[in-house]
Amino acid sequence: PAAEIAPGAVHIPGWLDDAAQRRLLADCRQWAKPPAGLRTVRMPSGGEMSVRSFCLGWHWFPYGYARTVVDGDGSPVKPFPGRLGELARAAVARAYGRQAAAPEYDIALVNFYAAGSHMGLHRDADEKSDAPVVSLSLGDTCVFRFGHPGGRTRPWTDVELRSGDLFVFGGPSRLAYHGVPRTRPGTAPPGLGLTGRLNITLRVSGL
Ligand code: MD5
Ligand code: FE
Repeated sequence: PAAEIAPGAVHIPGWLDDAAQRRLLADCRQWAKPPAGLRTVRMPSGGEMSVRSFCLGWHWFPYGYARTVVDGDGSPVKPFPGRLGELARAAVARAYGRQAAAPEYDIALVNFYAAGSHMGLHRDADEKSDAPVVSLSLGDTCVFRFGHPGGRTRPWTDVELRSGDLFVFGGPSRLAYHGVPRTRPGTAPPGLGLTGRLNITLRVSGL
């Protein structure tokens, strides 16, 4: 059953069936290949993120978007597939109802969490659009921490995200602090063939 975790933040467990999960994973394995493939992001502070990432449509770097991998191999970013745009619109319709406005999605940001990877509390504020972010999870279960727009402080809500889950972050939740304190290694569906966790976010650049 769908759950509204906060205004505009809607969790729909098991939205992608087994076949849809397998197809999305197979596509991600192609997109993750070089050039402009899976890479480690280095922060301005010098630290490296523990997740590895790739992008489609626009390349995210700390902190902005470009058409080439400006802080990596310099390659042009791969195109954003129309199929992912359709998936994003379907996700927004599922979360908010069919009449919800669905602008043109043009970014996929994909994070791979090997065992031990995590993501600290942060806000996604580099898009010039207030369109909802669509999040799809594959593989290992994680603990997703959902906070508020005011800072990295309590209160927050911890939610388990499992393979196939959809989460849509719109309205007042679009700029909430959030993160992934841990994954649960070994919890991926046995039939999927993924060791670790993949999170696919679909976004509107507004650029
Ligand atoms: C993840 N990824 O599970 C999460 C899922 C990221 C990231 O956080 O930036 O790649 S997306 C969660 C998200 C996106 C936009 C807004 C909010 C949550 N929110 O307001 O809580 O790897
Ligand atoms: Fe985020």
